[in-house]
Amino acid sequence: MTQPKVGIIMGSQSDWPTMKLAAEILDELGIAYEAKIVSAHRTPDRLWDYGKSAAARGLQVIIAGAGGAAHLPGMMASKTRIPVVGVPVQTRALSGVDSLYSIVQMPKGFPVATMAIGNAGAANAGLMAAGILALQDPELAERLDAWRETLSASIPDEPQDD
Ligand code: RP5
Repeated sequence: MTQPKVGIIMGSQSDWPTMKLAAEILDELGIAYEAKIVSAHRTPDRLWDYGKSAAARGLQVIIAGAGGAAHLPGMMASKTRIPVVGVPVQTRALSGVDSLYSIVQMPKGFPVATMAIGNAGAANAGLMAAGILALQDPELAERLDAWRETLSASIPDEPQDD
């Protein structure tokens, strides 16, 4: 089995419909990853063990998504030096602004690279992880450049009527 380079973690099964958009980007770019449910509040020991072992297991980027009182990305950043990319999951009660504020306002010393709320943020987290890995992987860099060119080429010059 290929050693995962990216860990996708999320606070709940209910985050997966959002977080799988990060996984889909990694699939498209041929990046090995794992996906796990790790809750800051419901499974704190799992969070602790994951952060403690992440570097030794060869992970190079962690994408962490959570909603509401979204402490998972920040707590993971406090437990490992591996870059953590945070995804604020959209919530029903407060539309994900709660998640965003919970993730983005980290104290000096423990950064989380915070993405946009919801689906765009999850997909961009996959692309951010790819960009970090591509710095040391020329073949991945080529695939990422091609992915970006394809996206640009798909944007029409002019708007169309429906
Ligand atoms: C957070 O609480 C999770 O990340 C999720 O976004 C939110 C709601 O979780 P569930 O009640 O749906 O399991 O910890």
